[in-house]
Amino acid sequence: ITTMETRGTVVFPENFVWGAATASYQIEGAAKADGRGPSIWDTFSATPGKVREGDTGEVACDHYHRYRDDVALMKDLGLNAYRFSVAWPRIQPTGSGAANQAGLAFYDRLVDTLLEAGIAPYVTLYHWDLPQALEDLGGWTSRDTSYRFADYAAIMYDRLGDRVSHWTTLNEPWVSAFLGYGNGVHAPGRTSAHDALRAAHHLLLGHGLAASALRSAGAEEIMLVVNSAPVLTPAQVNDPSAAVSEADAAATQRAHALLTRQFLDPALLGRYPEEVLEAAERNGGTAHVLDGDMEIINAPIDLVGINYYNPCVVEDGPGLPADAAWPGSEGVRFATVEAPVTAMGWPIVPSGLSRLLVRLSQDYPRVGLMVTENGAAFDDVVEDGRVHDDARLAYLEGHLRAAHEAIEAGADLRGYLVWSLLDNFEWAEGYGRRFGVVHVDYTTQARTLKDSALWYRNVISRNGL
Ligand code: GBH
Repeated sequence: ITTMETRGTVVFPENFVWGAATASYQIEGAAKADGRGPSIWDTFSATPGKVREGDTGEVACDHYHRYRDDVALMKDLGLNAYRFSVAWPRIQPTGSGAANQAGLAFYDRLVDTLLEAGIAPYVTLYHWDLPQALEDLGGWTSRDTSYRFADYAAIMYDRLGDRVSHWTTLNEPWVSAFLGYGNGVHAPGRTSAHDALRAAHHLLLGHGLAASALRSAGAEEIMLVVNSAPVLTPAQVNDPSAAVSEADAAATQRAHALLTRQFLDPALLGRYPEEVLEAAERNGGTAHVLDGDMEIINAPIDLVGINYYNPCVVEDGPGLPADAAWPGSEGVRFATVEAPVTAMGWPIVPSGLSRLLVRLSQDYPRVGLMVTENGAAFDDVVEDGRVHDDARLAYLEGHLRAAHEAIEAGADLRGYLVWSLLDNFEWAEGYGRRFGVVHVDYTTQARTLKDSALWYRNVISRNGL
């Protein structure tokens, strides 16, 4: 793919799924309601210096109490699908044992309200809010956590399986492992390459165990969601056919193995890439990988969800040590690029999405793909009841055109979910970064549809642009 369509009509395949995504800790608030236990994000955000402005998810968008209004907004936008996550500590306040009925009842009501509105629920079981009690026992560095996760998955299926067809085990295990245990920018804030690699393995093991539990209970569709990106050299960002030296190609290959193949090769092919095994050898070994684990992790799944925001840009960096979030990245330089950026400072490169989708559909031909997150933060303001977020609208339009190009090039892309429905708690960045197509006033909890939401409604109704 060398050219990007920039205008003209594009129509998506019949039955293409259009929706929006959120995550429990980022929107629910009600952190102590109805028996919810503390999660690692409650602990982390209460620790001075970890989250910008000391923000926490204590109140967030108060979605726990306002879910009916929020579903009405989704219906107004014409969404076919809503991807949300379940807060594990609402279901098992200490991460194991009997289910908390009040916690289950909330997701029960939410699912029923969605179904009444004609919106398909896409349930994610883990979007980073691990029960703190499990972290106290080692968190994802402990093998037991994988088994606790599978128990919890079975509880959720048991309660919602009669109405929910679309199940996701994990959201972005790379982030959980390498930002949570590697560079410590996310909860639980630990900083050890060995712990991060062990966490990555136990997340995968939990995924495999949960996928099998869901499958044997009768789940219709099972998905693993990864944060992925094409790995490009700086020159390739603006010129896909730019020449790449052998040393730069080696750097891109290594970063691709650490970011994407580290999770998708085990889950879909039943093995780790060489680069990951090398990373483990250099960081305390592979004793945590037991006989039989790879078969468990390789449990059949139906879809891979891709969260794409920007490309990963690297070049050869002779002699450089590994980045704390990237064990095994010795000799790789993470580069900056010439491109406009969002409020997160992330470069805007829509063509990266088509490259990524085409490559993944070639590398993993037996599984369908879905864009489960794509979106951008900008400094939005409400003026006379409107939010003129032209930059977000352009970002979304560019990425939808890129997604369509990928379909034309043969990628088996089933749907697109915008991140996010609502402005929300943006993890270490707190409330200062707004990703929603719906604006949230955190003083009044007023919701205002941004121009991008009005535009997206139109895209959905036309199944294209
Ligand atoms: C997603 O994470 C989350 O699923 C969602 O909850 C979140 O709100 C949303 O995106 C917006 O952030 O090159 O080492 O600096 C996105 C995670 C963030 C992962 C940027 C890769 C760069 C890693 N991505 N990150 S590094």
